[in-house]
Amino acid sequence: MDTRILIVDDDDTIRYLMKEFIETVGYRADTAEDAKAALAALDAETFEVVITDIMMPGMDGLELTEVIKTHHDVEVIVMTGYSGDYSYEEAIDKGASDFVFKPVRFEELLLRLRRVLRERRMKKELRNLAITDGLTRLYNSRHFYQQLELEAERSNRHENPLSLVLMDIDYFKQYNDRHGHLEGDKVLSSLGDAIRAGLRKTDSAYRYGGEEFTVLLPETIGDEALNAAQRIKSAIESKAFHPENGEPTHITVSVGVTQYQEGERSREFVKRADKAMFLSKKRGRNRVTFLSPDDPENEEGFCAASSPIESDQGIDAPEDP
Ligand code: GH3
Ligand code: MG
Ligand code: MG
Repeated sequence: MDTRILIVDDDDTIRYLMKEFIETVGYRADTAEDAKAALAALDAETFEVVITDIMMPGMDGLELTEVIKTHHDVEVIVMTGYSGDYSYEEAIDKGASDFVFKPVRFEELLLRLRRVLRERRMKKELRNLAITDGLTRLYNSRHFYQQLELEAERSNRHENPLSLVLMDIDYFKQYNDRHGHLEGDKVLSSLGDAIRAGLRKTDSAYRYGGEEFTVLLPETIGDEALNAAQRIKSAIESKAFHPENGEPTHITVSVGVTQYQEGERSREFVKRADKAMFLSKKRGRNRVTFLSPDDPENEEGFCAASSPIESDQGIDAPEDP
């Protein structure tokens, strides 16, 4: 994919020369003549780096940097011709990643741009590592709780539906006992693939506990989530595993599905999905159960004893061996 750079300067010649230079070194460059146009471009499209002048009519480059850093995930390099007026510290303080003086020496700018891009990629990789479960490559439970809060908030604000799927592998202890922990790990890893394959772009899947998974489905009503859950359940069921020293085996999951109720605490939301999953276990496993808040089965005091949210909010998936 193209690395996209946005150049913001009120001087037509500088905009033109910089765009040409940035494009000759292999990046894709767009230009904006002021802060307003820059913010419109950032709203409309995705850029990795903004290179902005400081002295501009209207909003200046430092203010623009501050606005950009609060609303967009993009790096900023500021440039100024009046070296005495603004300091490096001021620019960094507003969130800029680097600073160059005008007249800009293109070779210097290129070095700085490459370093900013390298650091950005490293930051992203580190962030991904911190929120990913090593075994299944799904998101980990820490990220689940963060996203859950975000999505619940978003659902309340925009009155969009939000659904949750929670699944637990059936008789997984037996599988481990029979085939060994390592074979069990292979099942977990492969389940991660099966779940991921069944998701839409806006859904996100998590390893919630040892052998428990969740899927958050924004803008999705309960019925649609139920369909998605059925699809994932069937995909898992139809997969054959070939443990060493054993016959080909199939794995099943018990699944709970529920829809978020406006204003409810996210904890209640998860608890209901967990209850639904527990009902699937109780009714014979390898099935999907939908539970709404007014369902008689959702009475107070009923809860799966093993519910991780009851025992420990901060559980984390085990580390990558
Ligand atoms: P149920 O149908 O009631 O869910 O039965 P179960 O055996 O799956 O449930 P139980 O909660 O008794 O056991 C969960 C098992 O999951 C026990 C544990 O060894 C296994 N497990 C949890 N995390 C991991 C893991 O990271 N790797 C492997 N291989 N097994 C794990
Ligand atoms: Mg379990
Ligand atoms: Mg289980």
